[in-house]
Amino acid sequence: MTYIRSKFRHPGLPKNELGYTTEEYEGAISTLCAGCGHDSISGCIIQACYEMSIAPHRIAKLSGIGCSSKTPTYFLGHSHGFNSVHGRMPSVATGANMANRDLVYMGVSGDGDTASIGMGQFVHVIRRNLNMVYIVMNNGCYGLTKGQDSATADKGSKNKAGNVNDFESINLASLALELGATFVAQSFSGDKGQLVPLIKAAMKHQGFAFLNVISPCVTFNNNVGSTKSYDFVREHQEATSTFDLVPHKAEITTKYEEGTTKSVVMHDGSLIQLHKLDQQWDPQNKLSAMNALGNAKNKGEILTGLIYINEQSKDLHALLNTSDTPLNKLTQDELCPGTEKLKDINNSLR
Ligand SMILES: Cc1ncc(C[n+]2csc(CCOP(=O)(O)OP(=O)(O)O)c2C)c(N)n1
Ligand code: SF4
Repeated sequence: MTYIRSKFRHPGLPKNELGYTTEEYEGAISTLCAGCGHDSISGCIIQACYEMSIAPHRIAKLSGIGCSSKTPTYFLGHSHGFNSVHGRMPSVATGANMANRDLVYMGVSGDGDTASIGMGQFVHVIRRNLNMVYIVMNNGCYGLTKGQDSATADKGSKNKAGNVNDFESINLASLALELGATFVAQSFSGDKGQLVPLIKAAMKHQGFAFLNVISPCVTFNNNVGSTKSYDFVREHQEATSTFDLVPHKAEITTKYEEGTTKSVVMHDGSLIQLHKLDQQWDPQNKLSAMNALGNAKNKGEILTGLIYINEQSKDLHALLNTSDTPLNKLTQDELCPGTEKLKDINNSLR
């Protein structure tokens, strides 16, 4: 929705540790349809980055093609950005990350962009455990090209034209788990209270952090019979747990009943504190996460929250043993060790 945004900001707006208000994390005015779930997700990204006091120039946003992939224009206007080709965001993210490991990589995609044309790239970026946040704004249709069913549209779901989808849907969270994703979460664009901490935790995760966010397309897939409409998701959402991300330096003051919380220590010492709704929920148990996703699908429910996390895995830089100094900061001499050294390397490979 295009609208006029006032330049006036209240002088008393709260500031984060860097002295920035949320304005420093906003982008251009959105041109998406009024009520599109994607705009709510953009708002959550802005809020998460503001709350984490990340300097905008330390973030790189990357996307493919689609209404969802347009959203990086509408958040983090002072960050780096690259709007790539349809389904090709993961390879651009991989190249950028390999060249400069110092940035936070925020990838945004759609269910069409990821689950069809970009499927090949998606599965390989997971296998490689690239250190990035990968958000799918999942509306079950190709919004930008006028609402065709996507590969995540549920079997039996009805589109706006009244056609019923006969094909099995691809469950992106289950697929990501199966392929070895080290952080898998699901949420709903209309649940800011859950989505903001999930985005914060995803940014803290050292490795591939996948967030599948159901994000209704109000123009083409918000009708009765659609399983990605606002009404359906509100009625069928089942949360695994609620949680906070406690920064490394913050004092942990809150106390919870024995057995109702679980803490996961992130690589920088921050804590994810889970307040479990289901006492049995353990986000570090991959098998039970897979079962829970399968059970939810059978019951026609959408399981939300932090579904799985593995803080012990090695990301792509660790696997490849790359230098701690980002490649783009190395000098010519460091990058090219000379003929003699090259001979040694070649000899070692014979
Ligand atoms: C190579 C190529 N093929 C097809 C298209 C047409 N196209 C543009 S966006 C899109 C799908 C978008 O759907 P999704 O990723 O779910 O995003 P949404 O618009 O629903 O947010 C398609 C097929 C294209 N731009 N490029
Ligand atoms: S067509 Fe759908 S996905 Fe695209 S902006 Fe409009 S509501 Fe959002």
